[in-house]
Amino acid sequence: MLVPETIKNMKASKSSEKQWWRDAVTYQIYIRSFADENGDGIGDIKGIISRLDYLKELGVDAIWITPWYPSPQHDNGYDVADFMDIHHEYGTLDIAQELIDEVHRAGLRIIIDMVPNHSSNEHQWFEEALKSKPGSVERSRYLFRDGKGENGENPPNNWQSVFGGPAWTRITEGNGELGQREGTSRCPSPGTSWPTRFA
Ligand SMILES: [Ca+2]
Repeated sequence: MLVPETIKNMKASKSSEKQWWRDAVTYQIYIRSFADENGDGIGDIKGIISRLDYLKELGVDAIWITPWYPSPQHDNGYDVADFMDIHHEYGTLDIAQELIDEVHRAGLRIIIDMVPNHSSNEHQWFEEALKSKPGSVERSRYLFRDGKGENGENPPNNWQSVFGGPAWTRITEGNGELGQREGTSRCPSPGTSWPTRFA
């Protein structure tokens, strides 16, 4: 029979295992400049693998990889064009799996940078949103709004982009007419309507 104290200890143990990151030392790796294995001047995943002994020696508990997905690199890889693959300059999915296995073999943990709140304007979903009609599911994944004024000539509000200029861009609809405004707080990485569309 489990006495209350034992149950309490089990819960505490589970909780601390879940929250290992609270007191872990994590080494953030900006992949593009960390280590270049094939000598093309751009960091890559095999470069990280070649430095795992060094990272282990430093005494870190985990490594954190900045976004390594296919990207036009307008925003240092945070403008993700495909969340399901690896940027061609960094390696392949197989090489990424090799890194994950090697990290675990070294007794370390690995954190992958996931960026769900915006995507590249080259992401398939954004291209579909531009081609689709106002009010469609495809458009609802991003922040499209009607402009103000009789013909939508004014932006919906006065938001500014952190990249400079207004946050809103007026698009041309499929019929060739000026259409809705698209809100990009991180142009050219349009903000998604996460979490409402992804929950
Ligand atoms: Ca390289």
